[in-house]
Amino acid sequence: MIDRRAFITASAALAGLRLPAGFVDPPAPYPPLPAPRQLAWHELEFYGFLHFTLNTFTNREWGDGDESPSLFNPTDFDADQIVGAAKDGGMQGLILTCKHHDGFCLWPSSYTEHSVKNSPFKRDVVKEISEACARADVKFGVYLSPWDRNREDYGTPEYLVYYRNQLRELLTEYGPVFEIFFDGANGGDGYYGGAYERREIDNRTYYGWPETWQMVRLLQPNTVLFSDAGPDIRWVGNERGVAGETCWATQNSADFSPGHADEARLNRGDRPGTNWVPAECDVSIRPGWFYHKHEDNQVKTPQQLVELYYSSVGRGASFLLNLPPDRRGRIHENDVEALREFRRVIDATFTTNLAAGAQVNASNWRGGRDRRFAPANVLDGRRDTYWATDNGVRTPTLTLDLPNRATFNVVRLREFLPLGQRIESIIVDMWQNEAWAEFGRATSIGNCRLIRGPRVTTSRVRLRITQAAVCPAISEFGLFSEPS
Ligand code: FUL
Ligand code: CA
Repeated sequence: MIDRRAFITASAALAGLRLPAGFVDPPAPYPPLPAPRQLAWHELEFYGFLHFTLNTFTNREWGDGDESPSLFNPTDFDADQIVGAAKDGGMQGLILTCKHHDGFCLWPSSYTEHSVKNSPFKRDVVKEISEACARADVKFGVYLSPWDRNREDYGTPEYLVYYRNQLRELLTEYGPVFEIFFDGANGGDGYYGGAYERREIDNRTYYGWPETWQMVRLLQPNTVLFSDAGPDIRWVGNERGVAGETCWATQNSADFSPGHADEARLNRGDRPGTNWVPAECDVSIRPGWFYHKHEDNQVKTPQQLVELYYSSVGRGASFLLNLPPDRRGRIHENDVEALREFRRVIDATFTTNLAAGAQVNASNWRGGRDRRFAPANVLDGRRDTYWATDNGVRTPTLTLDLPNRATFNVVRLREFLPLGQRIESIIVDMWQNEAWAEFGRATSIGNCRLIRGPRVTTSRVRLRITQAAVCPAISEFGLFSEPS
């Protein structure tokens, strides 16, 4: 076998070129690796859900499928107000329940009469929301419930033709779709075109998911697909917005199928895993997913939302927060306010990296002095630059000598994801009373790890990687302070 580095050096010498001193290959990737569509999704971190349908008008969470479309009649629908509330809260995308379990469609599908076209409202809600998203530069996503309590043919192969036809409408008529949320719920009984019976399906085989996923790939290759089994992102195993304290971005996908979930394993992920399938934490800003007037005073507080941010984004997952439009067709004032204040706290925390300007020293720096792997890359605010060590060095140390003493209570770490999830545990220390003292520790890092501790003041901070499968590649090590 040819030594690649020697070969490159030799051919460069023959060509009369001089390579920069310390030229060295990047670390070998540690599979499984994220696809480009997943990398783009990782950067979103926080986005919203909109649960809106006939349930909003019947005051229910699950409709039976026999509700009359005439009940759907928002009095003051305003897509820009809805999207604006999400955007003000810092959301990067919005996923709309285009069809929930009751089968009612928020767009005038040509495959059913059970839609907005037979409501007094008449307008195409999917179109209005997707266009408002485009205006606000918020990504648009789709929830299309596989379980359909309205359809007579639910449970037969014909229904799958219907389901895919609907998905095709949504993927071809409403612009780019960043995510499709394939829900796993099936409660059995329903209207089913008048049958009023219980219908059991085998959720491992009935829906023919590989074929549906393939169709989406052809129509919109950048859409990420969510379910209990991925293939792109997985359910986190609860609806409380809490990822595992250890939460791997990898999963052994063959063990799962949509609607067939091992909640503890989904919460934590599998390591080593066969597939890159990071977790998404879906949770509602209110007790229910749909708007109920009696929950107007049960909106989560800004502080509760901040906690959810730390237990989702802070553990390498994403935060999918539901905002239910009310009967006017707007986001209620209480929700808007809580979300705005949440955003203020997050911005106040993360706008200033208190490690900026620090001198960064590492116990090992790949290739000696190859700047592409320099320790200072952890401080440049970019995800595409990183510090990496030599192949044999898995437990290096990195020290920040701060220009001034800084007071912080949050540490943020990110791995360089194109090379896979490499690190298994770390400890962060601070310099106090002429010695190192532990600030906090963590296991999985992945896209983002937030370590929150007591507020401390120090002039030096140290990161010790205590376990890694291969040499680490870290794109960020930052220090932040929550407003008091
Ligand atoms: C669940 C559904 O049954 C709820 O109504 C809601 O849509 C939630 C996000 O997923 O499975
Ligand atoms: Ca960087």
